[in-house]
Amino acid sequence: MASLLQMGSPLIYRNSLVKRIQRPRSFTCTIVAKTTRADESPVVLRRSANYQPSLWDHHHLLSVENKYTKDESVHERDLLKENVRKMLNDERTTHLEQLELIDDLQKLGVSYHFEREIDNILTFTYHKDRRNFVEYDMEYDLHATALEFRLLRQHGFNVPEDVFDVFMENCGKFDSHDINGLLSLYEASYLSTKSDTKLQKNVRVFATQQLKNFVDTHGSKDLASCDVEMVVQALDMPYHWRMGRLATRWYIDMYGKRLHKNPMLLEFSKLDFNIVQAVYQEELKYVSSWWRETGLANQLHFSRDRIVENYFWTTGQIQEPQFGNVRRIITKVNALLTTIDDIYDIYGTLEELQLFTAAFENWDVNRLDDLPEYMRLCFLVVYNEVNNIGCDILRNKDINVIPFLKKSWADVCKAYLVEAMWYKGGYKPNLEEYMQNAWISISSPTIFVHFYCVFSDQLSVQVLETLSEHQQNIVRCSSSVFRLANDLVTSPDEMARGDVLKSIQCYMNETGVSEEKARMHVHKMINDMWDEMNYEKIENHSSLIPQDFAETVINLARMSQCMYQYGDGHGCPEKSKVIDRVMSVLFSPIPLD
Ligand code: 0FV
Ligand code: MN
Ligand code: MN
Ligand code: MN
Ligand code: MN
Repeated sequence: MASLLQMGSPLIYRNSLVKRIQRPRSFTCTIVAKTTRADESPVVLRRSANYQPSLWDHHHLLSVENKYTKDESVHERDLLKENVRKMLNDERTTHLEQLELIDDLQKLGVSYHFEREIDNILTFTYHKDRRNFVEYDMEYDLHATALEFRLLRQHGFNVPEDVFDVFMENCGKFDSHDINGLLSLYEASYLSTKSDTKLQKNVRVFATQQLKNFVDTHGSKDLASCDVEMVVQALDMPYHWRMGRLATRWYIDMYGKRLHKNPMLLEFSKLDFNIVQAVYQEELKYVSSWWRETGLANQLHFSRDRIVENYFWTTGQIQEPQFGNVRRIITKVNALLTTIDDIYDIYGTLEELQLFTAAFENWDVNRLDDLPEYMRLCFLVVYNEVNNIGCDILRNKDINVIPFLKKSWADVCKAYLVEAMWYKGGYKPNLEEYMQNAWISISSPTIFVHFYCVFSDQLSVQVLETLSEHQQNIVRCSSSVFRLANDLVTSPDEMARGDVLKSIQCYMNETGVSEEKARMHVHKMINDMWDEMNYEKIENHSSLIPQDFAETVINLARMSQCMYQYGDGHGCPEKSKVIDRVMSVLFSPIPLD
């Protein structure tokens, strides 16, 4: 997508919702001499990471008006929705047409309206195929086979990887003009699990190479072609790894350019996107006001003031409009984690950090004054938010989750402290030792405990306990992807300012390889984590984790790859593509015809 900022046209930008960057960010570490109180000596040297102020203006945000909040839009959307439902139920469509429609609905971001219908079709497909696989003659059509494979696995059905054997055996005389088939094969290969032996190693490598060859031969002379655009987009990031709303925003444009399209479906998707965006805007106004009222950004000048980015993360984790309550609460959790992470990584002395960690472990508001002054407000805001969440859940779901919530804060603080101690003591962990702590210090396990409590209608104490004891493999894998994606982009600044060795540096230190090799190793680890996450979703039927929650866990891995794809979108959004991404998901409506 062209840069929205370069296009210069969104009204919101002209109204300077995005503030001008006020200070150049030319160095990464400042030592600031400061004492907390006049009577306190000696002088403590404080650091700063020179994080830029928020790019987003709170008052402009509050003044954003959106016509898609009106009842008429929703009414019009709902009429179109029933027409689309008829298409899904139309018995005259072929099996392949049905699968393609489901794929379009997912990519256009509207499949959440038809979950039951889609589930019925795929369940039927799965059982029919298992009875008689050749019935559809699909094994001779690469696109159809790969699409069916991907859709079934996306929905948790375990189709064997062997369905591609017939193609791979013949790949020497492969029809390299079948770009649609290759593209489907490439996307399907990302649904691989750790028990597959061919998908990642053979199929993905083959499909990727073929697609690269295609771009090399057609890319320059034929830039306008939809095929080239689709292949470039897929190579940039496979569909299975993409953040939902951004994939949708891109696909709506792409679908619009297609020769064979359904204008009604296109209209419906655009309208729905804009309606969902309007819902997001109201939630953002709420969390932005909450954040100002906490006073934390004002008080802790060294920490990242990132309420819009913190909210944006949640739209990647759970996109459906009806989950506003989850997004509001998780945004608060994100904002508090970001602030506390900066206290540990930048500002606090080791002694203070030990007191701070103890405060979270003791969870005793009566001992607030034991803390250094600058930590008290932050602790109290967390304490109050956790009690608020716990109170709502006790009222609505009749279970006291506060012990689990508070433990998750103590655990993340302990993991932050381990890193601070390693750094300050000059200790260099090996990669495995680092990762055991780092998948917790990235803070997503804390997010997931809160997420599960707020999101799930029926809370299981067993799930809460396994989450709380860090025994859920899918959480470990998603958090590891988040950690590794973060390290790939934030570690240069972190090393420059002084921090524990991150994954890349641990591996370099341990094996003596170059940074380039270490980065390749980290990319390989991300791939393997994905295979394990897919396994949990597709093959581990004894998992206690409900499928819909599992999907939101995987979504955080997707979102982290979105935030860190082109730089540190969370800490330094001004230097990444994240401003454009936030604009297109949260602020720029799609023009309707
Ligand atoms: C990442 O930044 C960050 F902000 C985290 C882990 C807290 C908030 C999480 C969400 C908004 C989802 P940074 O690179 O400073 O993290 P580390 O762990 O490397 O200090
Ligand atoms: Mn940090
Ligand atoms: Mn940290
Ligand atoms: Mn825990
Ligand atoms: Mn980092």
